[in-house]
Amino acid sequence: MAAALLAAAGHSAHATGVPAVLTAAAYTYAPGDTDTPGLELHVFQGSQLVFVNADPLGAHAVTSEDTDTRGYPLFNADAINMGLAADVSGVSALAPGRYPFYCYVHAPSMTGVLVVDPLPV
Ligand SMILES: [Cu+2]
Repeated sequence: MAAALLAAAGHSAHATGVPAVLTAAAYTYAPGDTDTPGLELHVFQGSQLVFVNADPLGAHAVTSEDTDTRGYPLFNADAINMGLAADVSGVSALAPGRYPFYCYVHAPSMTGVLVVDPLPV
């Protein structure tokens, strides 16, 4: 049942209720980097996103370009070193849509897009 829903929606890397994983390596996000448009980063609405830094070349972060009414990013994970993982706080509260993000250590050269999909019905 769940597998059929996921296949129908074109999601292979995650399921509802299971955190999606965003990795950084060689100054590139995987998936979802702006330089690799065929590899989109998707989460279902309400799901969490875990950020893993697998890059020996440096610390990386994940911060949304869009901000809330108080000027804070809609989602954020502060810079972490290789081998560490962090929850990207705020992702589970996002409405469906496309959300550009960047690494504040390496912007503007390190950017990506998070796609939040509506829950399958
Ligand atoms: Cu970075």
